[in-house]
Amino acid sequence: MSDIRSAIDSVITLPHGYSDFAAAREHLFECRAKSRLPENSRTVITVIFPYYLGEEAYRDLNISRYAVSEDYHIIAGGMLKDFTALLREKLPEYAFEPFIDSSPLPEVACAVRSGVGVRGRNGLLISPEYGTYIFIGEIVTDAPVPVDEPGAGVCLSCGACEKACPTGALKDGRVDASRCLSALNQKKGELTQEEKALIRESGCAWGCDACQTVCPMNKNIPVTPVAAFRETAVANIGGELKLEGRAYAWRGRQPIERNLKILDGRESN
Ligand code: B12
Repeated sequence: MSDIRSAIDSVITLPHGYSDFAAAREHLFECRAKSRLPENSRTVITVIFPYYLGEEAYRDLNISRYAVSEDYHIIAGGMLKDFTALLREKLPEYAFEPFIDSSPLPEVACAVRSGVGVRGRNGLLISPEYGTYIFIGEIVTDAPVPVDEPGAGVCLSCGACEKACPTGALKDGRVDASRCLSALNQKKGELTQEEKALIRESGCAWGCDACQTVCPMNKNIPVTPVAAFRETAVANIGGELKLEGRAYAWRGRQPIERNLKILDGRESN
């Protein structure tokens, strides 16, 4: 079993950890990707993809930090697929399936159980090395692999994220998804005056970083080792709006264009 683990470790070049699929089984989300889970899944390999670009890169930012680089479903999803292809080649007797975001697994909970971090009061995974600016992906396998101890690192429980949240969506380490600004600015259609004011005040046309920029665990973290995140960064999306390959594309043109208008005052009422 530890031979299998060493073989996997030699393929996955980013921080990762192992947890038991059985523990996650009764907490799976109903989604299309669920049908891809290997029969007799035994192990969840959680991989983290740090995306922090350094404060200088965010100077003229008008979208959330997670959306600055090319869409992580493409960059991190592509890396996960590459790891999976190598694993299938190296260990052909086992099944391996990659998932990211649109995954049947509650990813933060699985990541905590895989020992790669803890859940902060902002609801996000905090890696001891990379803070909260990380994406989470996983490869599920029927291979038996020794699992890791849950949790690594710490949330100081300082409450800075709760205080900084512009909509009061955070309480006791839980996110009220119906109030989170990141959910609000994805909404299609007309917004209320109050909703428009929240977007205007945030200065952010897509997503929200209020609960992360104040987090002490995000101080002095290293810039991402993933070159593709660094090389594709566009922090201010003024001018002609290009959607292709960007995290704000999946909801179509309307919400992001509306939000940009709200920010630059073209839609004031
Ligand atoms: C829907 C969603 C959102 C929604 C709702 C968020 C929410 N927390 O409810 C909205 C649009 C608001 C959102 C916002 C953001 N999101 Co989001 N989101 C998701 C998504 C797709 C599902 C999360 C979800 O619905 N969880 C349901 C809740 C209730 O899960 P839970 O709290 O863990 O509780 C469950 C488990 O604990 C489980 N459980 C209970 N007991 C046990 C025991 C075991 C053993 C296990 C395994 C499970 C388990 O049961 C509970 C109920 O289902 C995930 C990807 C994924 N597949 O997980 C990304 C994800 C959480 N989001 C991510 C990101 C980056 C963001 C933003 C930072 C983007 C931004 N900058 O705007 C914000 C952050 C907001 C915040 N503070 O959380 C990242 C988080 C990375 C990290 N560092 O943690 C994820 C993991 C995507 C990814 N692949 O990287 N998101």
